[in-house]
Amino acid sequence: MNASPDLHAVEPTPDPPPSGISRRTILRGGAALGAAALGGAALGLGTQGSEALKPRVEVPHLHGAGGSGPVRDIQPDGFDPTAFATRFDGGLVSRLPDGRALREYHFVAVDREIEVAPGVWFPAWTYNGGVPGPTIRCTEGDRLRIRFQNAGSHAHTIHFHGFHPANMDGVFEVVDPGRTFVYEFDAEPFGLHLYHCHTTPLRRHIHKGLYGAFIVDPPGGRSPAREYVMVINGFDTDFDGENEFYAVNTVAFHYMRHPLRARVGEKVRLYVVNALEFDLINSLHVHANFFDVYRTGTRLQPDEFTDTIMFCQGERHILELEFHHPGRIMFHAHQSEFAELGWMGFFDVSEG
Ligand SMILES: [Cu+2]
Repeated sequence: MNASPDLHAVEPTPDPPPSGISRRTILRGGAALGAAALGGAALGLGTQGSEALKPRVEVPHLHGAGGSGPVRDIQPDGFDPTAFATRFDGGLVSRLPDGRALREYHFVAVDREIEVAPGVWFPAWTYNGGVPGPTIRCTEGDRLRIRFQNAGSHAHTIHFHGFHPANMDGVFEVVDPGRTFVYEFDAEPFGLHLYHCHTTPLRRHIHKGLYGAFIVDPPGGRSPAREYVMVINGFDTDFDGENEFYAVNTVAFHYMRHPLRARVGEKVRLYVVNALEFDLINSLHVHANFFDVYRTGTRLQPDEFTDTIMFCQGERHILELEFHHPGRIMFHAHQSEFAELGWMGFFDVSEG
């Protein structure tokens, strides 16, 4: 906690609502579409959507079972969830005198408008310009040095989950705009962790986009697999304390348009981090398959074999699965409302 421990304090709205979209109008307009999508049809954000959506939201279509017409995707130069899912940042690597790896990172907090659904922009606070921030990847025992420069308009920090000294915790050393702070600690324990800003009001600082995945591999690594990072998140685009859009890796419905690829018989490993604010519980369900759950990724033996896993705020798990059949396999939050508001996607599974 910071000096002001009241996380529920009402923050003066820092930015004007960027659109007239409310969760209620989207749900009202998109419910039929969402239900159809859960049944396997393709969807957009709903040309059938309410009038309230029309003035400001350019409504996309999807090609597919029920879709036709032009496909409006996110801006080509914008954040690409497909690239993000497989991008692991090992930092600038050198050797310490004792032979261990030193991994150096440069993180810059910047305010930036990001596109969270086609045509829907959100005034984010970012690490290095993207939401989520870079996926840090290292091995247990490595030394991490993260130089954090705050080029944003508000005070921020980076709070890493994992072991580290109290003065590296990103709680008390608030970094004001224009200032720099260097975090340095050893990466442990192995597992799937996260980092996020820890400045109050906390939920607002996290929700604005200051979070990312932090993967610490066990010594010797994990078995070979096709790996994807999934940071499940949401956006309160009208600042009423409720999310209007939900997603995997920021862009609503992205993996409906751009399915994640896999092959029958290969091992797929998902690093799933729940960065959602305002909603207490999130979940992931994979259709037509079951997966091994490694809770927080801190043990090498699976804890559970299931097809649906729940995530509290800040919770994360490594999931491993092997597809038995080719085809389009849906995954989504099992909170149907979240799915209808963007948190769904496909695996495109080809013959091995
Ligand atoms: Cu912050």
